[in-house]
Amino acid sequence: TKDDVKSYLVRNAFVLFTIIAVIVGIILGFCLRPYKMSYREVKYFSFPGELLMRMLQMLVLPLIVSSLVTGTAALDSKASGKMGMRAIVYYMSTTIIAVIIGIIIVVIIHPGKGTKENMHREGKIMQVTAADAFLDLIRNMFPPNLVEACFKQFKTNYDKRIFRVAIPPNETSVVASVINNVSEAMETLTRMKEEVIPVPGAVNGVNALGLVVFSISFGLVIGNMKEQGQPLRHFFDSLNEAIMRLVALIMWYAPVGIMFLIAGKIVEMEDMGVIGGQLAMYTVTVIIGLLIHAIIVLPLLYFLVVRKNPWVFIGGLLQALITALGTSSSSATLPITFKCLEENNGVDKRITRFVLPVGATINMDGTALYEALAAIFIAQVNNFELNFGQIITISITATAASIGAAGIPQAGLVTMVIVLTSVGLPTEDITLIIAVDWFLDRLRTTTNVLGDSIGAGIVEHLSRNELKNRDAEMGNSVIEE
Ligand code: DAS
Repeated sequence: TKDDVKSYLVRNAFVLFTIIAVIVGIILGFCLRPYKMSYREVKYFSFPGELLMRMLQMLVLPLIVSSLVTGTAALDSKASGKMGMRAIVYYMSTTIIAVIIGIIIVVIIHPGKGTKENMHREGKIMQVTAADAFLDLIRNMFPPNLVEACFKQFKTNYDKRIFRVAIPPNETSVVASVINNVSEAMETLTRMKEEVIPVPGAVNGVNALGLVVFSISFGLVIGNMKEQGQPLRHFFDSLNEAIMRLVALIMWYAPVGIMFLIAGKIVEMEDMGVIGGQLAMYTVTVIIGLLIHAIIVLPLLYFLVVRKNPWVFIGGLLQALITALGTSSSSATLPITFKCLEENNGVDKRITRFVLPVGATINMDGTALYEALAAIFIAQVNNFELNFGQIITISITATAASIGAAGIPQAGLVTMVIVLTSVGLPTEDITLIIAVDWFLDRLRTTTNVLGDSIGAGIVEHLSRNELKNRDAEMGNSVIEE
C-alpha cells in the first residue's frame, strides 16, 4: 500500500542519512584536525552531538520503566517467566562465550610483552573476590531508595563521574571501598589525560539494574491484578507510547548529532603516532575479538536458532549500531534499538518491551570480552603469570563486571577495577590502556547493542507459542495498536 511504501522510504532515508552523517563526520573531523582546536572550541563544535546524547538519555529512564511494566503486565506470569528464563540463558551464554573468546585471543596473540620490571606485584588494594563482585551486583538490584535510583545525575568532569558511577547509590559496598582506595591511581590517571578524556555532556547514571528489577516485579503484580490493575496498565501503556513518539522525533535529529559526535571525537583525539607498538597490538587484539563475536558467533547463533538470514536482521539494526558507535552508550542507544527492532525487523512489541531494557542493562558481551582481555593484557605487561584458577576468576569477575557496568561511555573501564583487583593486578595500570579506550569503547558498545538485539530476535522465535496462546486468550494483544 501507499503507507507501506512511505514507511519503507522513511526507514531507508534514516539509514541513508545516518551513513552519510558518519562519513561526513569522519571527513569533517580529519579536515579540522590540523587547526588544533582548543578544548573549549572542541566543546562548542561538538555541541550538537552533546544535545543528541542528552535527548536520548532523557528518554532512557521513562522508557525502561514504562516498557518493562507494560511488557510484563501484558504477559501472564508463566509466559513472562519462560521468556525471562530464555533471555537470561541467552545473556549468560553469550557473555560467557564472549569472555572465552577474549581470553583465547589475548593468549594467542599475546600483545603484552612484559616490559615492566616488577613481577608478581601484590595489588595495593583490598582483594575483591568473585563472590564479592556478585554480592554487589545483587545489592544493586534492590535500590533502597527508588527515587534516588532514578535521578542520580553525573555531570561535570570525567574523573568525578568515574568515581560516582562506580559507587552505586547508597552503597557501602565492596565496589565503593575499592574505588575509594584506588582514588589516588584514578586521580593520576585523570591528571595525565585531562584534555583527552572528557566526554560530551552530562551522563545519566541511573541505577538501571535496580529499576529493571523493580519494574519487572511491578509489571507482574499489575498483570495479576485483573480489573484493579487496569488504570495502571493503561497509564504505563500510554506513557510508553508517548515516549516512543518522542523517539520518532529524535530519530530525525540523530544523524546530525552523530555527525558532530564523530567529528568532534576525531578532532580531539590524540595523535595515533604516540600509541606504542604494544598498545597498537592490544587494540588490534580487541578488535579481532569483538569482530569474531559480532560477525561470527552472534549471527551464527541467530541462524542456528531462528533459521533465518542473520544479515537481513542485522541490516535492520544499522541505525542502532551506528548510534552505538557514535554515542558509546548502549542505554542512550536503547530508544533507537527499540525502533529498529520493532519497525524494521518486526519483532513483537511484547518481546522488545520485556527483554530489551534488561538486555541493555545487563547483557554486555563486548564489555565482558574486553574486560577479560584487558586484564590478561595487563598481566602480560607485568610479566604476571596467571594460573588456571586466576583465569577462571578473571572470567567470573569480567562477567560480573559487565553485568554491573552501566550502559554509558567507558563504564567498562571503571568496572575493570573489580577484575584487576580480584587477581591482584595493579589497578593503576588501567592508565596503560586509557588512550585507546574511547575508541574501543565504541566498538564494544556496538557489540553490546548487537547482542541485545539478536537476543530479542532469538527470544521472540523461541517464545512464539506463548505469544500465540496469549493472542488467542486475549482476542488480541493488549499492547498492539
Ligand atoms: N560503553 C558502555 C556501553 O554502553 C559499556 C562499556 O564501557 O563497556 O555499552
